[in-house]
Amino acid sequence: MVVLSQPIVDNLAQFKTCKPPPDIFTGIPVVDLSHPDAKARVVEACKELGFFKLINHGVSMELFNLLEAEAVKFFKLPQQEKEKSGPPNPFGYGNKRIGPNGDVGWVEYLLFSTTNSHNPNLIFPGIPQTLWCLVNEYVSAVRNVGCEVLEMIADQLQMGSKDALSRLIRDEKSDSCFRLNHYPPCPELQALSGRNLIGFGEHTDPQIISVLRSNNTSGLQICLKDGSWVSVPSDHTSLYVNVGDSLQVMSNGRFRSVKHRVLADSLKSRVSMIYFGGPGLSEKIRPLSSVMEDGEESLYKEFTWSEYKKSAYKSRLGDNRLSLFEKSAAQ
Ligand code: GA4
Repeated sequence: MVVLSQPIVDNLAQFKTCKPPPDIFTGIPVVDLSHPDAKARVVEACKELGFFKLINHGVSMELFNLLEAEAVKFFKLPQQEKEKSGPPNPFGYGNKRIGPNGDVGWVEYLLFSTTNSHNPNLIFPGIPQTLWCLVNEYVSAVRNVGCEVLEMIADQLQMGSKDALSRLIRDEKSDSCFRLNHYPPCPELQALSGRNLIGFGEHTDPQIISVLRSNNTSGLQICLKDGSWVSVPSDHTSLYVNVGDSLQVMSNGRFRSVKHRVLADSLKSRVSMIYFGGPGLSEKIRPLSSVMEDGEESLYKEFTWSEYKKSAYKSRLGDNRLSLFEKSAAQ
């Protein structure tokens, strides 16, 4: 038996591992969207961690469950059926390969663009109509949540107009995307002498804001300011929000684009759904004048979202993509 399982363990050698996660972290800020303090708490969390949990967000549990069930149904299809919607370029079905530059993870996924969402046939010939409709319904619900959060930030930071940030992802030219991830259980993990398998390697999100929901399987970890990794408790009723690189720039470094990763579980499947709210391709990404103190200089060279995205797709997942755009970086 031991001999038979050896090739599987060898196959796992291509995936990164890490030390077992520490105890579940209890310090994730929780923001109740219906509470009068919400704005201040959102801003505080964006500065401290770049990450928080949202409750009373208004997205129905029914929609969560319906989309999750359809996603599970899709990921259970025979491999060749799923591959009709792949390989991802960057949109479509992907299995273990992440991005175009050699990153791998113990994950399969569907990556959707949220623009041109009317014609699935070109990119997703294998996608069931029910799944397609639910993705569209879900995306518009979480986009609203993302906008609400960005409006709270604009209000709290006195940006002048409430929609200074939210207009970027509300815009019909907004270059946003949506991801359904499935991290299959990996029973062979137990043979890895207590190490953990990386499902999705450490990275920051390039966009403005990401809104995540998962089933009740943990695995997500975030990196704190001191460089330590902590596990985020799973909560299938809540949404988690993280600051992306673009919002870090727009706040001139006040907000933190949080580094995060996902570990695979040996016994349970993890299913997550993430909306990445990004600006239109020609939008300039630079600190908003309203957040700058008198005489404060931008920490970053000015760039458009299209330039940043191009550069991101040349990078490896774990690279510090913003470092190329820091003022101190070589020209
Ligand atoms: C990370 C955030 C989103 O999942 C994503 C990812 C994208 C992809 O999977 O195609 C990238 C990654 C993400 C950043 C660097 C590049 C691009 C894979 C990769 C190696 C959809 C995104 O927008 O950027």
